[in-house]
Amino acid sequence: MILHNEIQEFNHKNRAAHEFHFQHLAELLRQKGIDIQSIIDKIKAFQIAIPSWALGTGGTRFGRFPGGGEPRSLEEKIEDVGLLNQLNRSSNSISLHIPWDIPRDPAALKGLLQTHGLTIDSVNSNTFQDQPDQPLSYKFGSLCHTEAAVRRQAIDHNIACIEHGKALDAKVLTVWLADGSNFPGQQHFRRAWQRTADSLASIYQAMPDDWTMLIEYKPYEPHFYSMVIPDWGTSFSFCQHLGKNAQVLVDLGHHLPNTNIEQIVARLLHFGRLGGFHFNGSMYGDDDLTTGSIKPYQFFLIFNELVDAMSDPTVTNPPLAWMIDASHNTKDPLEDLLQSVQNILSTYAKALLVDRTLLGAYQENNDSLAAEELLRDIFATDTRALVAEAARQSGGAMEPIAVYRGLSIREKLIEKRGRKSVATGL
Ligand code: PSV
Ligand code: MN
Repeated sequence: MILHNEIQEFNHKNRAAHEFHFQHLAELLRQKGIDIQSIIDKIKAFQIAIPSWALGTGGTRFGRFPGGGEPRSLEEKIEDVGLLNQLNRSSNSISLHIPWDIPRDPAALKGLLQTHGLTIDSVNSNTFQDQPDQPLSYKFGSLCHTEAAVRRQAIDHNIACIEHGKALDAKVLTVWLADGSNFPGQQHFRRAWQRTADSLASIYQAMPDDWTMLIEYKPYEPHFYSMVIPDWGTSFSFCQHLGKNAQVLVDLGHHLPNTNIEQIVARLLHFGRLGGFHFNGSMYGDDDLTTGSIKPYQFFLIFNELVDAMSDPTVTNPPLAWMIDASHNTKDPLEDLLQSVQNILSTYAKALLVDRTLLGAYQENNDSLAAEELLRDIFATDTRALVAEAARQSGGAMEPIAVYRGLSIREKLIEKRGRKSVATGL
């Protein structure tokens, strides 16, 4: 763990430069009548779960190039997330992927989580890979499978995930299915939907009343002709079939190029069915790049819809589960996660600055130019000083990556865990 003093020393060194940027921005915002501290408080409250499967270097089907010092156990993954949270004060929970990270000793893990000020946010099931001890194969699907015994095995796995989650006080089960087909005619679409719906219902019934099931969609991969849940409409149809505790999860990388994701987000919020987010960046498809690295304007427009709904009392959508879902092929995973969180927070901060009354008036008057310019003006506003100030006020680092590098954390992790340690995950 990093010493609190070490972070404060870095903050102290950068304080003058920070004040210069912050006071400039503060004055600009004051002139617009914006209450800066209320914005900072919202940034401070925004917490993004870190995936247990993304603390090591990811790879592609062609290769993997680990950078060393990767966590060798769930305990070390918790330590890594604790470290991230110490730096940015915005990553206080973990999403667990089962069976990559099975909690063997829940009582001890709960103690460790508490020491680091962390919680378990969600448990994610995995019926997209066959495990060595698994009797039946998911080669031709899991919850949609033609054979009842395979469906039962997949249902039981999801119920086991719920049990693991209960032991660690989680309240969310995330289901992503790789089920689909590669060739026309291979799968009967309607029967596949119905079998999936029935399987999901069995899992839903086993879930405690205060839990949420998040249903994730993805248009292609691993199957290239059809996926059983390719789009938000299909996720939505399953949620409607199941009940109020089932919600759609939007993974930013799970859309075909040029999809209007912000409109999908707005629709789901309007229906009260947006349950969670998997943040990442995407150029072509499910690239799992750093959040905000490829299409920052679209990312801002998505946050604009989120904040619009969050600040509208007529919207009844429950609070969302915010998570990162990324893979790091070339960057240090911890640096990439810190960078993603910074991008998420600075984009959220921008969306908080939008004058919604004015934008609403432009929209009602059909003044397309003024509405667009209002958004572009905010998008061009550099909000990084607000994020730095939020971190400073919370006891975190104003520049988390600089502190991480300055304290040679990766080198220390390599020293402790070895150059060849490989984390479970993607
Ligand atoms: C699938 O591509 C996905 O987005 C799902 O969320 C999985 O659980 C995750 O990636 C890890 O493979
Ligand atoms: Mn995902």
